[in-house]
Amino acid sequence: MKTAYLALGTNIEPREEHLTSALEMLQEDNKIFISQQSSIYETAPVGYTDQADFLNMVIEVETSLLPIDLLDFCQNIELQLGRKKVIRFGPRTIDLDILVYNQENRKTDNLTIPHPRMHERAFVLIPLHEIAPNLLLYKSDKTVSDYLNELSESDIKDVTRWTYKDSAEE
Ligand code: PH2
Ligand code: MG
Ligand code: MG
Repeated sequence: MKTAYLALGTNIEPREEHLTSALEMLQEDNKIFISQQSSIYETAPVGYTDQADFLNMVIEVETSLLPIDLLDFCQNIELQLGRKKVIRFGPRTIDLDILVYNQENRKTDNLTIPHPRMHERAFVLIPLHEIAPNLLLYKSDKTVSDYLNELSESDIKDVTRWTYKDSAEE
């Protein structure tokens, strides 16, 4: 079994349902075991900003799938949950990204691990820090904690713990 970290993101309603469905679909496979799960965060869109806020979270999985098969599995879930790729970085029912796989570094056309932009994204680092603060990234001597400390106040201010209560008040 290998340890991998996956990021989940959604900004099309019902957002929480999309997260729950994706987690269920991952859990149903006997080659994937969810070993840790972060809280859910509501986050302002990064990159393409003219879109709704996201819910983001990160999970740790133990898996016997190879990276490319794990990617395949994740993309299959994205399709089943109705994801349509219209705008790069744009709205999505669910986005499932492999952040880290067994501390391996690899770059192919379809998959680069560790995820090349994760170290600058508060919506990834904050939930990842909850479950793996000491994880080393990019074969460097820097941990998730170190990268999180490098982010500015403005990067982290738009990432807040999400609760049911907030959504009920809307
Ligand atoms: N995903 C993106 C682009 N921008 N912004 C937030 N807040 N959360 C995301 O998951 C996200 C994003 C591309 O995958
Ligand atoms: Mg993706
Ligand atoms: Mg993504």
